[in-house]
Amino acid sequence: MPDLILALDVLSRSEALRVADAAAPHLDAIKIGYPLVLAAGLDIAGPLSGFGIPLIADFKVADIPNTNRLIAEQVFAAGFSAIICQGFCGSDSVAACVEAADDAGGECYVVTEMSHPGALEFLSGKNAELLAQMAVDVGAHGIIAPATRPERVQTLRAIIGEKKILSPGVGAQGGDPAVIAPLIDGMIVGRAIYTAENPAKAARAYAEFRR
Ligand code: O7M
Repeated sequence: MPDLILALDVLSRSEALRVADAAAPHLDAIKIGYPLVLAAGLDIAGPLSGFGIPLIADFKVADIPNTNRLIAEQVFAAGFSAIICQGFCGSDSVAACVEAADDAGGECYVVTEMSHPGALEFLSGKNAELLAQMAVDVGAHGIIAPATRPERVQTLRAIIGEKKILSPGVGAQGGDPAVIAPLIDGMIVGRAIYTAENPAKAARAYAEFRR
């Protein structure tokens, strides 16, 4: 059963710290990305680190290997424990993130199939399966796969074996935590916690699905 990862897509430092403070006792990691970093700056990682929970950088890095490596080095220098990259740029681009993660003692996760309806246009089916196999081949620590499609998570699990699956799409996107929890290693939840009237109570409810 999975860790609980808060997707902290709020738009100010004060709101980020308010939600993180409330939810922290129930969390295993906090994922932040463009919404919060563009609003509050990368140094929001400093105060968020103060909660003693690993930070995951979700920039869905998707560039040439050299640029990916430069981005990943900044992420780990800022105090993150893990980085998320896209796989569709190819194995060399992903390998650059994996190497930077390994150098920093961190982790790299590769997006395979995404959770939203439009993902079915390009990022699904055979392509997602090829991305999952490539993530294994380059030594990534795990993949991102959709809580909105548990049957696809099972297919991708068969490819990646023991590597980790972090899965967004529970709550606001309609994924059922009871169905997806046994299939994954990390459940990523955003709006269902950070827009809740009581984020602590909401986080506690999702934490019920943890190991
Ligand atoms: O629970 P939500 O829908 O409010 O938030 C989900 C979070 O997961 C949000 O930060 C999205 O950007 C992210 N996400 C998806 O929703 N779908 C995906 O396929 C992939 C991600 C993600 O985290 O990729 C790394």
